[in-house]
Amino acid sequence: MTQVNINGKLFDRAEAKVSVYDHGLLYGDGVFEGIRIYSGKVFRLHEHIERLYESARSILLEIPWSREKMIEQVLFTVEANKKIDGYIRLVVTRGVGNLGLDPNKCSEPQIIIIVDDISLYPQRMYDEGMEIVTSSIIRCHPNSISPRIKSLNYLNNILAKIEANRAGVPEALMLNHLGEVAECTADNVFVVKHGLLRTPPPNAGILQGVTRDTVIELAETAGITVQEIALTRHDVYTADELFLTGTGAEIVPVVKVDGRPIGSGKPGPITKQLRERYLVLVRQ
Ligand code: PXG
Repeated sequence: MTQVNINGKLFDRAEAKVSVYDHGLLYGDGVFEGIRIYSGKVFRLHEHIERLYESARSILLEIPWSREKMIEQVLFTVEANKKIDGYIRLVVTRGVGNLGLDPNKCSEPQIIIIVDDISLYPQRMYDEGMEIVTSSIIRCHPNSISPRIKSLNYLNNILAKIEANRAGVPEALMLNHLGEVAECTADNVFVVKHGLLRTPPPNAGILQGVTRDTVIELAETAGITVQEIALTRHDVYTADELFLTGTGAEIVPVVKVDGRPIGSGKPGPITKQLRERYLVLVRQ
């Protein structure tokens, strides 16, 4: 039975409940993280915790636990669930308030740690590559809710995901307010061109993915030059290779965008090499 940690106490999945007055539910007022467990070890836990606390700080949400206590509680919950390979969803909400926006009316932030299985893309997509489309939904303006905040308000991404679903593809490419390539609904984007690896910079309307940062490190170790640079759809359409990165997706090749084959139309050599290196790293 799945054990869910709420504010430091474990509950059976069926008993793990929050108030309908929680502003996480009423307003999407909160932050979250999605983290993988590989072979019993939590992957890049410190990086995820750091991003969680930065997201919280940006929305003036003071997490009542220290980072050390948060890490302790995450590990405790993984242990309680005896998970060897799985997924951790860490959620911090503004807490229980009244039926008004004012966060000052909220009692205490609620901290939820769920450890469960992760739903993955089918193996076929890793072998053959996936198809995506460009969404008409742009990423939030950085001076609106910054895309760098992993907030509970994911409607922007969900609307783009609906467009992907309607187009019969698993993901949608989202542009920023300048029309530049930002990211997909839950994954960052990389292109390979003439042997160079390019990805949009953190201020291009993206979430700075932990997987993204890991892939940049792996590429640099492999002697591949990485450029964080603004990309347009033209750069995507004319790329030699294209792939997405994310906690769930890991590294997934993309072979068609808006009906255009990318490169050879098959997963490319640099994508494959980085994926192999990534799989070795996570299993270490
Ligand atoms: N962009 C966005 C908007 C994301 O939500 C990423 C990029 C990739 O970041 P990481 O740190 O994972 O490399 C994300 C991550 C889910 C789920 O259940 C979503 C994410 C991660 C894990 C699970 O939908 N999004």
